[in-house]
Amino acid sequence: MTIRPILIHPDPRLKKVCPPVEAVTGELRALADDMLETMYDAPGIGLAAPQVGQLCRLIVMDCEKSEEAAPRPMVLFNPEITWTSEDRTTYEEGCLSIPEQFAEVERPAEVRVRFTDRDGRDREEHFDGLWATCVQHEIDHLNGKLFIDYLSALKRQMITRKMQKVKRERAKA
Ligand code: K1U
Ligand code: ZN
Repeated sequence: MTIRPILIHPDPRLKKVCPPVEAVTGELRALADDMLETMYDAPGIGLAAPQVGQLCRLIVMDCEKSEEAAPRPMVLFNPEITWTSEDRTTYEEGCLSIPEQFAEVERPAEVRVRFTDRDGRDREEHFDGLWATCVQHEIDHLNGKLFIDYLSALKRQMITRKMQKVKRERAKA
């Protein structure tokens, strides 16, 4: 397994709508495994394929909070939200493609998601709490949407300028 570099906003690949995966091949399973390793290393609770420069509908997540609990890695190909609760919740979100920036985003508190798992089986799962927030954040990535797109144009512009500076400094180092 390989830790892959994570793209930093602004990057045109983070703005693309990703095409669906046609079949779960060995190559895509290897990409999912690399993404999980990259996510745990970051560390993060989710990661979407475009964040590692791969334009396909694949996300990984592990929102298990308790240190004592066993890890709960999830691999979701072609995730689709089939139901959202009327209840909404606000969470201070971060993003591995927008390091060290956080902002409150309001989303449905619970969702149902249909997807194909790592073994190629079609499944549907109900998510709540942090899992629900995270799966919506990751599906947004597959549609070229970042959490800063929920903020005012002014806040988005301020964060984008900070990230341009971070990228310039990283390029020099
Ligand atoms: O998609 C990403 O960029 C990953 C992102 C997912 C996410 C975070 C918060 C709300 C919704 C989605 C992250 O994982 S940012 C890092 C983070 O939240 C975290 C890191 C270590 C421990 C706990 C959380
Ligand atoms: Zn993100």
